[in-house]
Amino acid sequence: MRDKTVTSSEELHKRRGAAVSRGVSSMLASYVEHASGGTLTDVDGREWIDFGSGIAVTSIGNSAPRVVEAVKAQVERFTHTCFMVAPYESYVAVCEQLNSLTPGDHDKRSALFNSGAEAVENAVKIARHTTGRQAVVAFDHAYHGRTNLTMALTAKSMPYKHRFGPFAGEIYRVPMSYPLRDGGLTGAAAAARSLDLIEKQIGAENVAAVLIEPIQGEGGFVVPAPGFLPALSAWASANGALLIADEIQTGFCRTGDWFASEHESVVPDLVTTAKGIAGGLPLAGVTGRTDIMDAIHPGGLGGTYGGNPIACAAALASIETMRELDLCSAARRLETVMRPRLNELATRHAFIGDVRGRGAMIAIELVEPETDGPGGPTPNASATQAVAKACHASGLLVLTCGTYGNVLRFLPPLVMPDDTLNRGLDILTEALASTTS
Ligand code: PLZ
Repeated sequence: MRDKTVTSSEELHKRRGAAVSRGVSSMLASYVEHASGGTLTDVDGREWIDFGSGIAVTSIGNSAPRVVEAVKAQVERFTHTCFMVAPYESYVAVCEQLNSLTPGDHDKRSALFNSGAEAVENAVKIARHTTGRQAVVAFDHAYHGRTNLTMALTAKSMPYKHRFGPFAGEIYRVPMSYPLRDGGLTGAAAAARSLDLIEKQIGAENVAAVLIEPIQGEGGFVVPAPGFLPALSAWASANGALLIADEIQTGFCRTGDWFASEHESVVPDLVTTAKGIAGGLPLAGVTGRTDIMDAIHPGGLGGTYGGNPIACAAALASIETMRELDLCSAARRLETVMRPRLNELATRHAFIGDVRGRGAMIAIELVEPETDGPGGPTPNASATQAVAKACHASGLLVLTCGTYGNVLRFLPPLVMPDDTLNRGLDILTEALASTTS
């Protein structure tokens, strides 16, 4: 199984330094040899419990058996024809699945792409084309990708945008509902604040789309106060703008439902998906109302690899796995293990300022104790880094996120067994105990 030319992580790290751009960084300096439904093993034989799932991708586990089978079978039939040249069934089948699984039972159509950023770009293209308007509203703390348009939509400068401008135009940013940091505004009040800015500074009739992650991912697992998303949705439909839900990180059972918009019964006009959709193969989609999606002229959407047959085969196998193993319930069950333990840790450590998230998308926000002010408690990025490092040294892979770099996020594969999950939480408990704020 192991490649005989592989020596050690140390060796590989040296080779990497001489071959790979410094602009691409990695959290671990260890090189993966294999991975499964909850652990990663490096070339030196060290093992990590995986609380990252490759950033919310391998929800059904790494090398999940059905995906391996489906990919093997597809590779042997054909690897690529380009759907725009010679179409094939699996692309159609993935679109059928997306149309039936995304929120709302209205008539829908989908188009497939390679990455999350590409899906977001296309959703914006579609929204502008259909509405004949240009302005796109994005939120504080948002993350939508690293391409030129999606950098403009992403909030955080370092590392995503720093010296990479100029950025695409007609992007406007308004405040997010962030209960820990907005004085606990209700969802309705936070929405009124944002909508007032939109109406005064952009003008309702100029807005093509309001683009939002129903729970923010890279921005810090920010869960808006109840009522925020429904108010935005109502405003968009009353004003001829489209609501685009970026469900790239939240989708496919991660939050305990197929899509996070469902928790507040929000039915977006367009939904972007990627990550968890295909068990680790690159695939993304835009799904939306038929009248919107079919307003685009033939040939207006596409790309060489979008909806590649191997990725589509993997997606169909992943979706089947999610259905058969009922991974939406699994995500909710993981929450029932994680949340009480995290809440208990928060009572013990004053620097845990918040425990939040939904399903198997949970985070803790680390703060300076007793610093609560109008903008919320002072973020504690150094303790966050220290805890993450201590976890990594003890065999738990955790990711950080947040505008202030002070959020530890937990995204275990939805198939992670309870004992592995609890062992991971034990390591986190020790790491927190060994960290002084
Ligand atoms: N929208 C909500 O979470 C990707 C990016 C990590 P791509 N998030 C992980 C990094 O540092 O690059 C993401 C997301 C949401 C869009 C994207 C973009 O998806 O597949 O990375 O392009």
